[in-house]
Amino acid sequence: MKTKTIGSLFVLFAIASMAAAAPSAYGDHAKAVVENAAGSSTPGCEPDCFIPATVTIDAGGEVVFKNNDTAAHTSTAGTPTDGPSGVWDSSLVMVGMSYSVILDEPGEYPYFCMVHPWMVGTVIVEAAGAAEEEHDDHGDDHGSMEMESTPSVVDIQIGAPETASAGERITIDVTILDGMGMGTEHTNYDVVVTHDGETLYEDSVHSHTGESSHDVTLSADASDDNPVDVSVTFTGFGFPGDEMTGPIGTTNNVQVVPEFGTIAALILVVAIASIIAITAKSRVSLMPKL
Ligand SMILES: [Cu+2]
Repeated sequence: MKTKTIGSLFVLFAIASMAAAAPSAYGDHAKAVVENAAGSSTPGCEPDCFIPATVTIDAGGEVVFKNNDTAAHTSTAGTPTDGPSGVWDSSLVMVGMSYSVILDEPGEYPYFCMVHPWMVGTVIVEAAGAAEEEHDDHGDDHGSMEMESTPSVVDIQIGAPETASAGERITIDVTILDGMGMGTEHTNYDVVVTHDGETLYEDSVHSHTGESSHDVTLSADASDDNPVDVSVTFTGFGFPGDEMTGPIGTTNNVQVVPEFGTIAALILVVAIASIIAITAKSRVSLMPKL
């Protein structure tokens, strides 16, 4: 995560310098600078421990947190009561250093200092509006920014039933998480289910939550020799028709190998045990009559 953040910072600087070269494309709120109030490591600076405590940027704009105080601070998205939201976290910013973040999604983002929880602030990200159209002409810039907010690793989780026999409808659950185990958004992937050399099910999914369920009816029993293969391939983050980002091509597979032999054997054992029990009982009850 650290290295990714550092990587993103380079992207940020690259974008920042482009923004400086073509300020008109980014409007007035491309960048905001927030400083830590002097002496904010002891309470009493409220409500202006971050100066200014509220800043507004356009979507895709940058907030730079400068630490000109005499103590280390963090800028961590979230609130002291609910904890970090995960949108950004500077970790400790040493005296004289700064941290910057680019925010693409419009909204209101509260943040705080993890070390000094009385230090709170807000970043407001406004939809870029007219500036957005101009900015979209710069296809390359747009791409870099998308990458900045896109997970570079995906964890594909596939849930499938333990048993599967002919005619049964099985449900396959797919969940795509990012490298931190968090849910993903605007997630695209292909789901393919094959059994007995036959493709039973094929779907290209666009999921807003990175989750989906698929019902598949089997034409034959699944067995050790004849497992149901479920393959999920990540095809990128983005809206259909957009340029896709992320670790495209990441694949995960599971086989539904119902331990059919074992289960059948167990059922048989139980059945035999019951027959013996019933027989024994009936003999006991029949005995006196005879
Ligand atoms: Cu602090």
